[in-house]
Amino acid sequence: LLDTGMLFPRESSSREVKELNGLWDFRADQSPNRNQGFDRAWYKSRLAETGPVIDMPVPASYNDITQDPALRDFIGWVWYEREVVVPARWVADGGTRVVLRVGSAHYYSVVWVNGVKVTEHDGGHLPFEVEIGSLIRKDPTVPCRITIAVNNTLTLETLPPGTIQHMDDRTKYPEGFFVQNFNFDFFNYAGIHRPVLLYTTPKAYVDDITVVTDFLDNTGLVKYNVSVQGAANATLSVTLIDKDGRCVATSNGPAGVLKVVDVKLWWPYLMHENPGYLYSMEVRLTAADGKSTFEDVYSLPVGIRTVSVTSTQFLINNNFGYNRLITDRKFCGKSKGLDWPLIVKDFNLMKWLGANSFRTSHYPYAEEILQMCDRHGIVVIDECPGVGIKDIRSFGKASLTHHLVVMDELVRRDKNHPSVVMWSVANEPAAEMPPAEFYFKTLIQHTKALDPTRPVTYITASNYARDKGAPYVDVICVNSYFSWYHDPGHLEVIPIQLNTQFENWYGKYQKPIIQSEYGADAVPGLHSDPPVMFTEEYQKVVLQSYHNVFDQKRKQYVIGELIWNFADFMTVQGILRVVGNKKGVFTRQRQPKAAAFILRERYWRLANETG
Ligand code: BDP
Repeated sequence: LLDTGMLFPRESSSREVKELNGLWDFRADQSPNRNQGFDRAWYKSRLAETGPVIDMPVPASYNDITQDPALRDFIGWVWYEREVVVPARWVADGGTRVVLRVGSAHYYSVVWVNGVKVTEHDGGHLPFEVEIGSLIRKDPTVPCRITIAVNNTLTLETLPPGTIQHMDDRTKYPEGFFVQNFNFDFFNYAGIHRPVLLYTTPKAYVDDITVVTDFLDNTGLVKYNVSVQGAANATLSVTLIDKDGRCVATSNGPAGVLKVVDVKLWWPYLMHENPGYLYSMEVRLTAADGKSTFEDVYSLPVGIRTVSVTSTQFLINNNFGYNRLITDRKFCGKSKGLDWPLIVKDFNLMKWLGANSFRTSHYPYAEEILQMCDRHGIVVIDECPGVGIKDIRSFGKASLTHHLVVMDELVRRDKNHPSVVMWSVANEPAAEMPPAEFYFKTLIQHTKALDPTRPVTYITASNYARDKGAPYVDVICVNSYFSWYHDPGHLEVIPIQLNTQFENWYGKYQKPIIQSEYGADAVPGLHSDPPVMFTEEYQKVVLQSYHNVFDQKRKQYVIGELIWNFADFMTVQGILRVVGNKKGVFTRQRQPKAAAFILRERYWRLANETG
């Protein structure tokens, strides 16, 4: 298990944050084995001294930044570097920790500070950090040089997995030609995707906080646990403050229960007139080491709510009702880099639709997005990057071990978000293969041990009778593409096949079901009546036909519908895709296709039905 916390860096009276976003020096290692940077120790001096560099924005994917197809499709190590002037007060008193944090970099990262390796991280979607105080020069005029090498190569042991295929036939391929294969369709965007920053804490500090919430009648209960580093006997005081700044509960010590009279619960959007209500839990640490006294303050947003599952329902605050307004937000814009204008636009579009939920297909989204979900009452199925586990070799021991660590990191990062109501450990794995049973049993049990409060699932496209992991999930999530990948062009099969799908799964497992993907590609502006594939009309009819069946089943055990997809997104090139996946109800530029109006009408109607 991981032995340190990963609290989101927040400023407070004891903590400072310095963002290192902006332009970094950048170079892709184009050498045949992609290893020149390590062989020639590019981290030892300024990157510009060992070769040409270009400007690269951080956070962003590097792929679409230049006009060079070699960089767009690059596989291997790329190098980032920038210098930062560290405030003198951070190093002057010796009582401050300085931490370098990377929100995420895809996929494998190695980090140096002033030429000294400080950390590496395996995994492309979760944060990592390292204390660097001892490497910062005391002379404030000497800037601190940060070098980050990032490798996007996917192997059988990465998550998602992939393989590298070398093409040695010189009559067909140039010298050194190879391709990266994988079993997912979104473009394998790479680079430093989320903010890089320095933050400080005192030497004795709040390292982690875990909250679990509940309520009894109108009393809210916040069970908390705080872990401390750097002090043997620290004193902790905990205060819960409401939105109006009133203190509503207090406690002392590293663990306890805060009781909130007349609690305001956290509710999803459109389930309550006051969705996304957050308290602020202020943790104050005081410690002394003989010479000096340390005080650390950290404020965590807390939403008080419960989540539970029955054989037919998914309940939030014991209330059945969130289940019909689900959609799915997929990264888009130019790339995968954190992009505030796009995030806010997407939340506005979700609200315009009347949607109140999404799944983080197919990897964890930025913490900043989950914070928005907490505040706006958007319900999240938090999915790890376990997409495309199709090759029997990626069910092996090394892959499983890594997958367990990724779940550790994901739960550690996201456990306190009220918006996160369920964990998804994978998307469309080859769950009918024999090793899938042990793999998913282990993975799901592990996730439940990490967090006993949330249901766990994975998204299946396997046959209900042969899916080996389904016995272990709490909610069945099924993807299906009737009249698209199966029986293309035959819209009339949808009612029969979808009904059969639901009846088979429910009949076998008696668990609530979410339709976690359904849809059709529509090239915006293509029209045809009667509808044909790839037109806006066809997409509309596919959605409507699915909705007719949902409406029969949703009062029974179908608890959610997630269209595929919120917006068009870029994919690898291939004969199935016309400049990307066009199953969005919005274009990549966030303009609505005809299907978006179908959803808007439906979601608002369903919202008003429950009142
Ligand atoms: C599903 C995948 C999703 C794809 C979708 C599609 O889960 O990632 O984008 O198919 O092909 O199987 O549109």
